[in-house]
Amino acid sequence: MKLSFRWYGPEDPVKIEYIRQIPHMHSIVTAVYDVPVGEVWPEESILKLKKQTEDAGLHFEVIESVPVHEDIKLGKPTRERYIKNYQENIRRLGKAGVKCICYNFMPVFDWTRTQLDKVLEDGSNALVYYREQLEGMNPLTGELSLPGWDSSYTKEGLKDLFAEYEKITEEDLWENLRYFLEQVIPVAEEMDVNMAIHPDDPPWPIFGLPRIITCEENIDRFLKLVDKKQNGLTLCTGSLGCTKTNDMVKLTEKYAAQGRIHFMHMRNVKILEDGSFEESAHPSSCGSLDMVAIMKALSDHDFDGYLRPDHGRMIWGETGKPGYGLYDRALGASYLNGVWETLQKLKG
Ligand code: DNO
Repeated sequence: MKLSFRWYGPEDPVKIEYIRQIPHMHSIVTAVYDVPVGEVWPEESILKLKKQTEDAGLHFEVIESVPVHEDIKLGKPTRERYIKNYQENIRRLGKAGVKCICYNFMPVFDWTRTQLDKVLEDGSNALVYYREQLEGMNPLTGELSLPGWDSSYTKEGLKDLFAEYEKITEEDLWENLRYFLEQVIPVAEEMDVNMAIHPDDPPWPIFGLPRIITCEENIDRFLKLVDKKQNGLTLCTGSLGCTKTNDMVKLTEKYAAQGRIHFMHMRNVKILEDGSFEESAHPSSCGSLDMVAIMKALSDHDFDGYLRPDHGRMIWGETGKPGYGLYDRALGASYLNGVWETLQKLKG
């Protein structure tokens, strides 16, 4: 298991030097953020990030994310250019030593929450998804913006995009994903890079937009679209695990055995009665997931991919990017280190 940590580059309020001080930290997870979605990342920008990472004593091997342009998801004729650019990004990143690229195939929006600063009982605050709040939200007003969302949409642009997705069924989205994978996986294979799709978060359709990377049946279908090791997963426990219908221990066990998990996002969530959920601290007792059993499934299969503590709460007065402060994620890393060490020792 290679412990890693997401870092948003020099603009991130969390300093890379601090990340290095977390015990057992292996690598930084980052991206080039100043290039519009779909364009080729300049080699200088990639090499600069690599240097910043290596100067801090960490490895530059994981990118999260190289975003997929909406024209690819929509299957528009213009996708050809964006797929070529995507292939070129894989080549450039592979050349710079990147081993794993995380991406997602969610229409329009990345991960979605309804409130970013819900004050919990202990005074910390966390990201939550309340069904009732979602019903009152209109994505077209542009009032909510999350760190994962492409902030370049104008209100008009969003409206047009929504109109285009009205014509797209789930089956179309599958077909467009297959078309994309058939062209990018061979390049990943050639460059020895593992592609790791992130599940949809939450794993159900929102705002009337289709979502497909949501459950075991669909992940099986995804893996078969191009049945190669390089066509793999970012298994995000908090995304898939925010519904009880996904058994995270079973899924981890299954896909680790198949060697298709390249990246783990470890996060705990508390599932509420009505299917809403709150992000919680990492230990099992704080949420609904059995984090130790998930780690054990990885350990049993000698998981040697990347793993990062995902979203933390905001604690100790820290402010910054929702979900991406230093303190609670560092506590999460320490907890995961402890669980992992115990599992390794028990294995003998
Ligand atoms: C949320 C993240 C996601 C993830 C993308 C991958 O915190 O895990 O935004 O980076 O879905 O493309």
